[in-house]
Amino acid sequence: MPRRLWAVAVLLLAVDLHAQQSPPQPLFKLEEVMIPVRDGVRLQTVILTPVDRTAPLPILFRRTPYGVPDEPPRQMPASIKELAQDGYIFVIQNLRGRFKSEGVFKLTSQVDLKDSTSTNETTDAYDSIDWLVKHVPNNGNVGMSGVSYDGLTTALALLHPHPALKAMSEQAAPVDQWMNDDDHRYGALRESYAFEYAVLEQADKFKNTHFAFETYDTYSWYLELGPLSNINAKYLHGSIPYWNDVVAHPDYDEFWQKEAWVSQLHASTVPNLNVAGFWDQEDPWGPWQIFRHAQEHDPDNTNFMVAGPWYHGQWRAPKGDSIGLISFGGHETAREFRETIEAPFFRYYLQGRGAKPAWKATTFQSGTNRWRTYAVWPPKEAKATNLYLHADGTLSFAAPRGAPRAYREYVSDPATPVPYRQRPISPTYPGGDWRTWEVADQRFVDGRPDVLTFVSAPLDHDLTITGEVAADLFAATSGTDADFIVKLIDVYPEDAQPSAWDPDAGPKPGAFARSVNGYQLPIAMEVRRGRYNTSYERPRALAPNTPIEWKIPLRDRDHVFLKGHRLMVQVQSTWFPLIDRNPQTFVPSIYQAKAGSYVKATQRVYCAPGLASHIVLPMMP
Ligand code: PG9
Repeated sequence: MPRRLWAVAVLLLAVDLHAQQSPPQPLFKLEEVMIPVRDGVRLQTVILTPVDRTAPLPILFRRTPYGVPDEPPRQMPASIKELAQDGYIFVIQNLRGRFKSEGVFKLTSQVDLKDSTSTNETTDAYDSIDWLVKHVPNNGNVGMSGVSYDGLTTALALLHPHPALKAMSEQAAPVDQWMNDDDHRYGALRESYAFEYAVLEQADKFKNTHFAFETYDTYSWYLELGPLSNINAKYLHGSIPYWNDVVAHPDYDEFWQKEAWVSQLHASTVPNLNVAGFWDQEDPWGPWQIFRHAQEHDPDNTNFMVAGPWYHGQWRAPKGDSIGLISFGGHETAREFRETIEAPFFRYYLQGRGAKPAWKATTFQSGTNRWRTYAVWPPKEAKATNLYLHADGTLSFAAPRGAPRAYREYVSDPATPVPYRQRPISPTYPGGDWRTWEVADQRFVDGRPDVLTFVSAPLDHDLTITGEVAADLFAATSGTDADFIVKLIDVYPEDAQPSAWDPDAGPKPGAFARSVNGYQLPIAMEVRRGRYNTSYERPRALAPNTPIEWKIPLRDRDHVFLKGHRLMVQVQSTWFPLIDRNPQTFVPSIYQAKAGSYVKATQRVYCAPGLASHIVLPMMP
């Protein structure tokens, strides 16, 4: 090669190597500002402006307790890729009292609109938007969006929205931490979550703190802890304000009623895409409540609902093609949601392009694995149909006709509670199996002497349930307080999946358990605590050995039990350490119960005429 060509080749190689070695150019310019709000507190806020911006863009605003980035992303995060293609200024703000934001973080949803001197997440959002539209060049349109706590701060803006707030998408926002969502279920404390989360957010202003368990299996840690009062006595010593509030307010008193911010929402005040996961292990309920409250007055049809087969926030994952062992028939549900629902929604309201959603609700229906749209939710065709529990352990649509007081019973012992997922149980944060436990194969408890199982015959046709599911148990306890947990399960046939192994050599290690053959997939699960059966505000002791009705809502669903599958119901009285142990003796506050109050009890589930325990299924024709 002539010398000159060599020189050119070497130069080109050097340029190429340089291109490979030097990091990609930032996609956004990052600017950090301290935004002042009405009481003079300044909130740490990061503004990410696309470097290739040519015209004024809308702002997409997220408010979080978890920290803001300190440098711009060098690659487009999958979670916002589809949105970013339309061009947005992304603004992320730390809530008051978190990280460099001034003020005190209260871990609260309370908003008192009548008190004009108070500040809260609604006023902080309003003031911040006001500052942003005046100080950041923009097209006049602001959107808000976020998952979970960031969804809560989004949704709270609905109570007094700034005029520039033109659209929002609250995603998995909690609405009432005593009734459902993260911390309780109808007053039953979600012990591991409420405790570990309070530590996560309130142990240190400048970070997210993971509680240091002394045992590998947190099931053992919580059991060895003994009565719940030991959390403060032995570990926290009153240092975590939210935990102190939880144990000071066992019942649905004024404190929790004020936390239930959604009771103030009675109209669609801002176009809102509510997003929920059917297997959301934290906030599966809130989005449906926000949707329903906004539906009370939605003359312009700006309130929408999307739900899919997701764990908490999974719709922001790169693909969302499966959850645990359950795959979605080749669909990348998370990407498809962002590309075909979320991005077009914000494009219409913030960029003024495209069309408004032509549906009220969209779901990704599990079982059939397809997207469905509904003009109303729940669909009018869905007919509430009873599925009865029978004393011989079967399930059927025929009501029991046998013995007048037929029942099945088990002994529930708080000393050996049923684990809510397979042991060893990893801490809630970080990582581990917390995210996917709601789809775990329930064979790990099936057959325990303290778990009742009822199962149907294999279905001879597909059975679709779309809408609200509920359990209606007739049950008694020999104690004076009790919990009942009900699970509705889809049992896969033994040949649901072809054997992926050589018949002679057998399965490779682990492969057998990775098959879905005979899998018991939970579709809906919930707990009720007996002391709150007649009143949430004033708990009452149960009369021993007296059957009463236990109504257990199992939330909104869209699932098809396929032909050949069977329906299963499991009933148990402990679910540990997800739910704190009920002493099974009535005490004024379980959070002050002494070790001696925790006793065994015999629980009876009735399957008889007049006491016909059943599941209410919203069956589609
Ligand atoms: N589930 C979390 C949470 C939200 C709101 C209040 C308390 C906890 C979260 O993931 O942000």
